[in-house]
Amino acid sequence: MDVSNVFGSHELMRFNYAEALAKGPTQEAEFDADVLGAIDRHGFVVIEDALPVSTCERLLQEMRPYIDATPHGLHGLGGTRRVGALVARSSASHQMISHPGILRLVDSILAEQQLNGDAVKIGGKEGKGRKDFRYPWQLHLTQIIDVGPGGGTEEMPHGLRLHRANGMWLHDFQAAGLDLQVEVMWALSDFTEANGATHVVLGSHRDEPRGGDRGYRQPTIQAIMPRGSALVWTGWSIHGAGVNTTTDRRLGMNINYALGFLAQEENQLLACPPHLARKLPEEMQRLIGYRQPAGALNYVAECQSPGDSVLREDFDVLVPGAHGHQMNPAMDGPTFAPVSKDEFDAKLVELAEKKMKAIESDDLELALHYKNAISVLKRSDRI
Ligand SMILES: O=C(O)CCC(=O)C(=O)O
Repeated sequence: MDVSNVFGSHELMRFNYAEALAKGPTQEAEFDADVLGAIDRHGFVVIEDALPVSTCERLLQEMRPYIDATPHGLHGLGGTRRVGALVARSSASHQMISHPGILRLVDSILAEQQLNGDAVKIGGKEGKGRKDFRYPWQLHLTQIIDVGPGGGTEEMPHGLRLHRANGMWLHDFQAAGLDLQVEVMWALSDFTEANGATHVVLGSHRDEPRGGDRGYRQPTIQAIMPRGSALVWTGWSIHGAGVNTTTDRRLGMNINYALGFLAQEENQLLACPPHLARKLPEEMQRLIGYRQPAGALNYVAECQSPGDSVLREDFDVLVPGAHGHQMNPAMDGPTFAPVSKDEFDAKLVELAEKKMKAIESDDLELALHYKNAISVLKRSDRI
């Protein structure tokens, strides 16, 4: 056991993903059960060899210009550089964000609420073991955390003490019996005691009430791990960055996932706007939130899904009828659609003139807007 504290005797357990993968599907299933069991008991788990070191290197290469252009301490988190929008900026990050072993773990914790004491509760029923009783979840934050040398004390390492991530939403969720988010810290450089490996309070996810403060007075241990590893914990687990006493940087990447009906910490739809999201694989589009997680949630304009609106090349929210769906002459009176070909043609001419004027006055954004409007009108089959 690594530590004995007010929450019992605990251990930071470690499992090797590459070895499990090499041994085939049975071993993978065992791996899934092991990591889930470890996080359930101790609040944290380390997955070693989760990805090859070359993927970490590629990611850092892609992100280097953004990291180098960001001052330490922006946002008041002194001593660290925080750099986000990874989905849009780094294709290598997609391998971490959609890592199959981690997504399965997140699914068990968030969709199925499998950790002890939690349950999916929908429509007055508890979902333990019920088919299709699942909560939606999505990507919540992508952030490189570059811990620079110095810049903190043991009590206040980087302007951010030990904390629980679930405190970010206004509501007190302590009594909800619910896991709200799963955090993953990817080691992009080796995490060592000296360079500020994350401090963890093992067992703190089980405090009573869950947001209780006993955990902040308990001993911490540091999650030492080689690069290519991932430290995983739940939003109830107390943790915080360490102080870097070396002359090198400690490079980590936080990738968090949270329930799909809670606001995202890093707004993924703004960090990866539609014109960039259109080029992503569908799985990634859905993971970052271009979808309807449940019922009517997240619809756009005329009750369309993001896929049937902003992700379409020719969609422009300011164009009437941008949804591109056919009118029903029996029900949709002439007020709602051009009634004649002449009217339709006149509209096209008007838009073309406006586009030309915008080009002449060098307003290329406005010109693009009219270009899109014209293409939507041409495509629409409404007369
Ligand atoms: O960088 C770390 O080790 C943890 C940082 C962290 O938890 C945070 O800043 O939210």
